[in-house]
Amino acid sequence: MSSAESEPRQRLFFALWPEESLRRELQRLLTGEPFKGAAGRQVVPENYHITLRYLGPLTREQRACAERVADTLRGEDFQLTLDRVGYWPGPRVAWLGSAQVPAALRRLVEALEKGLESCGFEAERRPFQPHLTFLRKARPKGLPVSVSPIVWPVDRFALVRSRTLPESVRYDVIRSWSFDGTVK
Ligand code: 3AM
Repeated sequence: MSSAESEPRQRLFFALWPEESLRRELQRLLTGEPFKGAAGRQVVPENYHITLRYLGPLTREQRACAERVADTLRGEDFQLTLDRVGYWPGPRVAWLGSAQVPAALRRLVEALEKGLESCGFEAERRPFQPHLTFLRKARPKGLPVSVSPIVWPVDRFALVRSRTLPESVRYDVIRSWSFDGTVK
């Protein structure tokens, strides 16, 4: 086995990661009255996030290349209004999303995608749909269609590591970048 094959890989993704106060606001909403009738396994609030781009299990070199892409990205701050609830029957997840996806968010994801291409990552074929998964093994019955909007002021994005533990999944922010190029 070559050293690249034996090297432990990290499962990584780029995401929007909420600040503590927003996380609490999301928790209040998602565990509150409108969701009392919803069936499924609740995502723990510490894991709330919006995936920008799933990267997969990466070697050290692949991770370094993805970080270099993030280093070069520039963009504008924007507000993401979370105001609708969706359900995907395939993965059986319920999510909180946006009726209107900000252009700055689309540009960010497109720029990431383009940069990652240069690292040799396979292109993401699924269209980007920002969503915050809050129920897994969910059923659509009992979910509200819309909610009182929560406004997320976005001024950075993060590289997150996902680890599977015996009973749960754990996400840790490794690095984050603001849109003017400073690393937070
Ligand atoms: O953003 P959410 O929570 O919906 O389902 C995984 C999770 O999605 C997804 O990446 C996010 C962070 O783990 N994910 C896991 N494996 C994936 C894969 N092979 C994947 N997305 C695309 N392809």
